[in-house]
Amino acid sequence: MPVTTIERFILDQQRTYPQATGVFTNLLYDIALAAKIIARETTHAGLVDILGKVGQMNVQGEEQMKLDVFANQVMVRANSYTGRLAVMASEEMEDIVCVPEESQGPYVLVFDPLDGSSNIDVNVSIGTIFGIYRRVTQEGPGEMVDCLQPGRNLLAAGYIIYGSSTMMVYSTGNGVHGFTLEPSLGEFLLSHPSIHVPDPPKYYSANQSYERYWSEGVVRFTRWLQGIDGEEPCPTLSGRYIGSLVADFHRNLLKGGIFYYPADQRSNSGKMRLLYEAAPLTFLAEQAGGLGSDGRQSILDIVPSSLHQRTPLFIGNRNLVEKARHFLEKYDG
Ligand code: AHM
Ligand code: MG
Repeated sequence: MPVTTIERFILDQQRTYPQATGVFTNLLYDIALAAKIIARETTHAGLVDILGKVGQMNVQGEEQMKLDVFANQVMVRANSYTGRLAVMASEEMEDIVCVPEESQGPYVLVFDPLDGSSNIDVNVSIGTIFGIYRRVTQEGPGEMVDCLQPGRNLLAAGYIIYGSSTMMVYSTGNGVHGFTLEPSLGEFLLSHPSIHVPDPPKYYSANQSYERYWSEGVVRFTRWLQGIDGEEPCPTLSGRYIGSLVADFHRNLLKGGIFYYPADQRSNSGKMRLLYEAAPLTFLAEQAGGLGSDGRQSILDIVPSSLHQRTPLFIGNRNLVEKARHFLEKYDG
């Protein structure tokens, strides 16, 4: 089988759109490059203390900074002066990230630069999540309204997982494709073409220590997933929860399953961020034959009213997400 680099793959996809200008293609390259820089740094994470003791500095001669701050800086710098973006929004930054006037372009990039960063210290997989929209304002610097778009408007979305290997998984609305970084070549190579969530599913992923805060619908749904109570047919899934969204989502995408972080008594809106986490991953889930829901409606139909808005999230195999909706409607009203 011939080896396909991510560059070749993106270019081949671009050729299927005769009207494409190449700007979008280059934006995906920029993200892939930022991913490689972040991957290089995450693989050194465990060495920071040791190297710090011998006075190790990073390449700019600055002291080592926290990895999530570093990842954010890499994403912002890699995308600020390219002429491809109107504006950005990052989970790490309170306000929109303006792009200099002379570098304005037609697209909008939203991202979580390093999700699950509390897992870095214990060498657990973490990830970057991104989504790309077309700007809605006609001219001038991009604005808040360009960022506050529903997931339905996404042109592309993806994530990079920094795990036992680094992978970039993305979709431009034409299936979901996964690429694995070959570190000695510095190239992402096509390793998982046309990913489709397998059926029957294997896993359910939720932080069950919060069960005491959950609604009856969520508890009953969980019992159904476990095969111990409720309606037939029960799927009898195995539990897997890493506590790192990209890693949990990635495993369920490849093995089949559902991840959920519901609303609970502590927070009526759950924990996940609509713009940087729930919407891009739901775009991918749908492209792979699955679904993402807040328990009532598709995540992609929610119009964000603020940048850092949170949402309950049920995401994974279609029948499991639909069943979650059913249990919530039946028991929670
Ligand atoms: P973060 O954006 O602050 O890194 O938090 C998001 C993370 C997700 O990766 C993960 O799914 C979730 O928080 C875990 O939360 P909890 O510890 O409450 O189960
Ligand atoms: Mg996050």
